[in-house]
Amino acid sequence: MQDRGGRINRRALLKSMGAAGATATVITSCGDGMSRTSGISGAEFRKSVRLATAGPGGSKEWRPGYALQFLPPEEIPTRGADSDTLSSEPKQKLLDFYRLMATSRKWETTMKDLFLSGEDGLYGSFHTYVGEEAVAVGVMGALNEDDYIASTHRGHGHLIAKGGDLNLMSAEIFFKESGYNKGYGGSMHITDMSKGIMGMNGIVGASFYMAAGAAMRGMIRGTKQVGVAFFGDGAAASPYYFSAVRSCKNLEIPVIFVNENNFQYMSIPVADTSPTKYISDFTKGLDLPHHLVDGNDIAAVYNATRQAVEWARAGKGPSVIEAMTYRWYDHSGFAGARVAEEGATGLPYRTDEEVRGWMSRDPIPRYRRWLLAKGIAEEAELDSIEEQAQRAVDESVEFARSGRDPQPEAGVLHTHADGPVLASQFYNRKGVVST
Ligand SMILES: Cc1ncc(C[n+]2csc(CCOP(=O)(O)OP(=O)(O)O)c2C)c(N)n1
Repeated sequence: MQDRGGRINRRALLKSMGAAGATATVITSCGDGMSRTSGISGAEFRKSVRLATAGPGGSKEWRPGYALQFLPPEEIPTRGADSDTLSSEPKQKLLDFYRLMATSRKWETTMKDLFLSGEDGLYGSFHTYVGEEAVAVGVMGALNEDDYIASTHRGHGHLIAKGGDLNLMSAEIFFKESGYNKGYGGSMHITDMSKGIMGMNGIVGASFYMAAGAAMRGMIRGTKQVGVAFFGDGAAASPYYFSAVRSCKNLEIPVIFVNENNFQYMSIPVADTSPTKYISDFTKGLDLPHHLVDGNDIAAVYNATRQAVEWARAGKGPSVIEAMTYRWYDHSGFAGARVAEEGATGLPYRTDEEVRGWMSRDPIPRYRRWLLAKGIAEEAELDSIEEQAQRAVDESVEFARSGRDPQPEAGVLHTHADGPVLASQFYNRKGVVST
């Protein structure tokens, strides 16, 4: 794989991965568990990361355990502006935040266990949001129901926090007709326009202009709706990011750019893709509000979003929020996991110490302790919310199991304007069914 000078041989590398050509392919392949699929590890892996990110942004700062230096405190501060803002909200709203975070965690954890057990034959991409729940719930808590969000490939938490239906989500993961996309989309295409959810999205960086378009529509109609673009640290490396923020600033479009900086662009550390320590530094010259927050502190996320929403509804245009957080599991799927085991550790592109450090700042128990310390809730109330959340998740799995597989004619029914006619012609010709 290396030449005599110790440099990675790009052709050999691509060949070993069954790919050919572009750097983009290298980036993708690097990301999706290169070490698992190609057996590359250690120094070689490191060099291949360098290869993928060669360019002006390639920082030399990354060291194993890089994300440790950003660890937030163990407890959410019970004093200060963020804490005061959150604690002034009605108790029911604060308990709802807890329910949504717990539901998101339990839904994904349950799905993880089902994927791993093989019991229901689940397959396909599944990018977990576990560890990042405070961002989704904190942001959504400051929005109105008719505000728009454009999500990412890692968006289950966004959907749940914006009111997505668990039954329809589960059925979609099971590829059932009763799912959100009638079983034709899977995890990364779940959309619910009735809730302002413009969809999860497999195209990294697609959220910028989707949110801008939706927000512009609201601006033209004078509805004061805002559009939120969620995106990762990797997506921020796309040229469209700067361009989108700049355009929104120029036109004062009410978009909130929410960067979920989890330090990992697949398996490429953020220090390799970002020339600055913080993603929010990229756009500082554009003269718009930037909020750099502890993304595992729901109070901080909520307060920042409230300010950004106020700014947007006042007609002042976009804001950027950078929420520092951490994803627990592998980029997609559960490398290294065994049934009932986590599968978060032992990955070559991060250290177990940093994983455990961030896990110990788990946003859900942190928020629980904050609620208790502020005297807002009792242990028993929170236990009961957790139980209800698990029940709802279990029911959604039962709902999914009881669904029907999509019928072949749905392939044209839901993809062509003339779907019903085409389906009926097709089936009449085949003599199978008539619709
Ligand atoms: C336009 C495009 N390029 C590449 C990919 C492959 N890809 C899928 S997820 C991903 C990493 C995204 O990283 P980041 O934006 O940091 O989000 P995270 O996974 O950390 O949540 C990449 C490169 C893609 N889906 N779309």
